[in-house]
Amino acid sequence: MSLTSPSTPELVYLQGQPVVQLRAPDGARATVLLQGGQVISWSPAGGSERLYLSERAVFEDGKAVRGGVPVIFPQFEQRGPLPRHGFARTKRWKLLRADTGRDDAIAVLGLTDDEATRSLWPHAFAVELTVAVGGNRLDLELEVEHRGAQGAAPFSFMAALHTYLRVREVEEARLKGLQGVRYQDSTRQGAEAVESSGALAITDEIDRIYFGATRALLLDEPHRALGIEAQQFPDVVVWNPWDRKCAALPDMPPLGFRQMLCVEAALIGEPVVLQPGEQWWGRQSLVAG
Ligand code: TA6
Repeated sequence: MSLTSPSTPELVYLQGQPVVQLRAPDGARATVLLQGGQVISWSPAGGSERLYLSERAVFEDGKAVRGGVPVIFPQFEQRGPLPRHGFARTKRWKLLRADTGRDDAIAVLGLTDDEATRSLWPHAFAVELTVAVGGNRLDLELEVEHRGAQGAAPFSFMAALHTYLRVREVEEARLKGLQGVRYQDSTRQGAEAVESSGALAITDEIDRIYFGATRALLLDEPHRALGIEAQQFPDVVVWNPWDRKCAALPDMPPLGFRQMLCVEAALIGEPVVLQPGEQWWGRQSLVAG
């Protein structure tokens, strides 16, 4: 990636789009795109890139970026009347704060309702994403606040951190921690099943929503591992498009599916309802091993 011309101490431009570059004193790094409020790169201290970003990703206002951690809000997929996966991933967020501390570097990005969001979803809201990077961790916290006046209608939402993890070769990886969890299989018209494997191998297209997956997960590769923890995101989505669907995605290289696996912290099965003034938060943490 080539970065050019800083316009403020925190913001630089990547393919014409403003990004925040976080660097902790120990060398851990993350890059966050204001478009979508999307983390697009993370390397732990002394380690290599852990997120997948498609080399064909399109960096344009209003377009979802293929890779990193898209923020899905307030709707998952087409489970409602809004655009697919909601509107947060296609909006330009604001940088609210960026700090470097002793142990980490933090950025807080925010998105609030505007005319365009209200025309789709008639609610006053504030969403904040806090990105903290340091040591072997990346912590992502999503907060949602109902900003309506007293007496305004409550709103209900779904959300996800649609994390694209980078793997050396997806068939070598094993995802551990989902055994016994009920899932819906989107590749089989939403058929339900219970996960029987303690070490899930990805050898074909996978698109599953696991409900109530409360254990920490481990993505094991022959040469490294990654812990994936979530708080207040009860569901987990596991997605890999495999060859045929990947070839149909214009913003993915044909073999890109081999280097990625989405393991998403999600809130889908039981949407949260907020009254005016109420807040919700959820967190996904990635821990490099
Ligand atoms: O989260 C899984 C999923 O909904 C899959 O069905 C898959 O198509 C993927 O997200 C990507 O969706 P997108 O709209 O970004 O192409």
